Amino acid sequence: MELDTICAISTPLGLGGIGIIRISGKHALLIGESIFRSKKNIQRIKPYHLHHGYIVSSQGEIIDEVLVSYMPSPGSYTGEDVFEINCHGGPVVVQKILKEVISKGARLAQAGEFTMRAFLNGKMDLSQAEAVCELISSKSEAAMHIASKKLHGALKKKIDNIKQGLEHIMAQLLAHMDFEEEIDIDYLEIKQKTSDLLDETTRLIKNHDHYSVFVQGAKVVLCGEVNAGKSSILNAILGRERAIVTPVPGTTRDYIEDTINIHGIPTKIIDTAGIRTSDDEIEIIGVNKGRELIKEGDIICLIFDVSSEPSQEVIDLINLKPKDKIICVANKIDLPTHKKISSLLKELEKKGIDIVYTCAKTGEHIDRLVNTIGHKLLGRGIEPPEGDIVPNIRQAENLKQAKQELNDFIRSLDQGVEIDLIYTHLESASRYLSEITGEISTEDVLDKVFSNFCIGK
Ligand SMILES: Nc1nc2c(ncn2[C@@H]2O[C@H](COP(=O)(O)OP(=O)(O)OP(=O)(O)O)[C@@H](O)[C@H]2O)c(=O)[nH]1
Ligand SMILES: [Mg+2]
Repeated sequence: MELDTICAISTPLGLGGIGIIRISGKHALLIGESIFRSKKNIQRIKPYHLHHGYIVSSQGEIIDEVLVSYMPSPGSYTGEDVFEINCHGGPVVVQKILKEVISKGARLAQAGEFTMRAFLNGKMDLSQAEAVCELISSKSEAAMHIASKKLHGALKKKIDNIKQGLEHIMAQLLAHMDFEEEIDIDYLEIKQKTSDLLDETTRLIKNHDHYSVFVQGAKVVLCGEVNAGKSSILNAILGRERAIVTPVPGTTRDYIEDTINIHGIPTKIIDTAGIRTSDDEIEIIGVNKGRELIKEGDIICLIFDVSSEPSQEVIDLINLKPKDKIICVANKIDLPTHKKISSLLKELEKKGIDIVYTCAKTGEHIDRLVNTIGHKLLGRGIEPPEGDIVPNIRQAENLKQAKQELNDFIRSLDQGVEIDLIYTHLESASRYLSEITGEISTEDVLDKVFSNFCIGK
């Protein structure tokens, strides 16, 4: 099937130093040459060279002074003929050049279409293609390392190794099924080899569970009594006046969020409206939204003003989350502690809930709160991965299915089920692994993967 020629702006829209328009496909050079006038009057554009000149409209008007390059198939990003135009980065200029390219017969690319073509042309496997998107959208250095490792093919290599191991076992089993009389199989050896592959699969799944927080980021919700100091704590964590703080209870009515980096994890801190019964329509919506956010949050910080009596409504919020997801913050420690708060804190401590004592007004112990959040997100002692392979959600899902098949195979082997009947577990495991690298892929999977991309990549 011959694909049409596609084009897109590959740099972010807006004011910038340069803008890049990329054209890929059979007619890329023809289209590029038709709108380019070389300064030196060269006849043909030389591959892998930068040429200085102008983009000229069909009416002969010079649109911009540019540098262009041509990368013929297969030595280009997409594996097709690629023509790139570097122009001045204003949005009007790049859009005008793009229009000119389209008028010459190119079609506007869809999200991820350049990378999809690179994948279809065998320039990269599916896990590398996904890594391109992960690299572009990485919000922390750790996320960048994780993506870059996969971009260089580390996951593909690992998956190929496991698959090779599986194929080896399958070959042994096939030989036995075909020539039962002559070729015996060593059940213990087969079991051992399968267990080893199972362990490798499990390790990759664990890496996903432990480390994908570096990629996806985390949500921390600040909630509690009105006037407890939630907004002051948000400001103290961020180190700037993000939220309005006043002595009036009910100051925050809508939620406010901002992202900071905690121990390498992009963490969204969300300040919510204080929990109380109210007649104010806006405040009621805010309080309900707060409750929803508590459910979504990876961690909630339940904030109390130590100087005043805690309400049952706020204490009950503890039941909305498992206790390892809760940090109790006892704020305003510069003021005398209310009796009921003392006994409440003792009770919570007994339940094993982490308690941090802070004074948001002066910023005292806010660092402890941030550290406690970091430890909770990572588990004590877990460092950001260096050089570890961290599968994304789709990849982890496939690994889990492969793991299930391997487990089923080992169990059936132990039970003495006939080889003919359990061989299919290994076939299925291998198929799930092939879907990770895209060796086997459906249009659905590809659509899902590439729709997450930005246009122009
Ligand atoms: N003494 C003392 N006052 C504090 C402390 N933290 C916050 N406050 C004060 O408590 C009042 C309420 O603070 P906010 O941060 O607005 O509290 P909030 O929980 O966001 O309040 P609402 O948005 O109304 O629910 C303000 O006057 C703050 O200056 C603290 O540690 N010590
Ligand atoms: Mg507030």
